[in-house]
Amino acid sequence: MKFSLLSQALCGATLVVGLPGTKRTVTPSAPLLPITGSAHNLVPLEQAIQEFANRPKAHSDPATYNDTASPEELAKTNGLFATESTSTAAACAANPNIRFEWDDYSVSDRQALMSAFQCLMGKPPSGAFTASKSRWEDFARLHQMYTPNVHQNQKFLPWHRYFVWSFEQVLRDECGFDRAFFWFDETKHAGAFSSSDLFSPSYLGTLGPSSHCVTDGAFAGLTVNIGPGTGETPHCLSRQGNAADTAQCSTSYLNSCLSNNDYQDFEKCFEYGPHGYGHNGVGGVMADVYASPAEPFFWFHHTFVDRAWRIWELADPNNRYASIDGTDINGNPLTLDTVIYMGGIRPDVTIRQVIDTLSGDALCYRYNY
Ligand SMILES: [Cu+2]
Repeated sequence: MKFSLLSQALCGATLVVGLPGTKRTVTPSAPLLPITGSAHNLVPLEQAIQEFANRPKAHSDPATYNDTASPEELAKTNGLFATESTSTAAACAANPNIRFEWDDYSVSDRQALMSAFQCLMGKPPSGAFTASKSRWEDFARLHQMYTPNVHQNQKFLPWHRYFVWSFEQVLRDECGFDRAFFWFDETKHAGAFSSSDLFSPSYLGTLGPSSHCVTDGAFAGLTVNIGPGTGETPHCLSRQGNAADTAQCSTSYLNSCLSNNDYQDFEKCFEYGPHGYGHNGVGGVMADVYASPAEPFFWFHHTFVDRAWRIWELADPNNRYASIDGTDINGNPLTLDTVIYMGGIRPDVTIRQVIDTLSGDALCYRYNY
């Protein structure tokens, strides 16, 4: 099953890409996201699983989780399940959190956001995640641990939706961030991420075309202690902009993914397509499939990814909130009861709780467009 998943993934990548595969040297060396269709760039699933299994165990080892366990069983074992529910759909609909596109986000909000990111980077780690040197890096470490579980299978979208939501809540709870959240409309900047003022000395710092450590902006000189890959070697926050890759984060590519009626087809199209190209197009740490949440841009990219799923869902909400298909890493069919693990950072939830961002169950937000 794992092999067939992998070959399906490769087929999908080849199908939707049809573009020159880019093979670049990234410094520091990190496994590239497997979206170009090039075998050079692919971390084989079996290898990723093996590497994962060989990792020292930190906190809850997701490899020991049973993805078929019922929510009730998990509730008994971790004491966390189902405590996330905070409001009703009606209450949520009356006052949802709105995520504003970067260009619609005020200078004051932008500056508060940069400060909140810096705050999280300056906070000590929870201690639950080995190798993490800050509360910020807890997220990179959690993502690194879960990488094989939540990529190259259809858990990708719900897991990352809840990952971003969890990050948002920690930013609010632990760094006092009290502004609206944000997203980045990559279709406006396809092929030209570096000319957005997001990548300027005022905010995330410059995105240059050659491999470089980030030396300007709010995160100049940042050291990343998670990764590269499955390792734990301190390295700089690096980037290597590639306009040909980010050109794939286009309206036409988005629309081609949205045209899929089946969730699994949509998920593959977007994960291997615009999602992967956005990662590799920023390069460096962002192209490190395991540790990329250490790069602040990760959160801008994954809100863009999440919004794409929401748009797909809104095209047919009666059906697309009511069911899900595809499989998890073990080949088990996803259902609305499939559990989304967050490693103790937030309560675990089910796909049912995150499939509608306005359900008011675990989540309550929408995008400003
Ligand atoms: Cu990821």
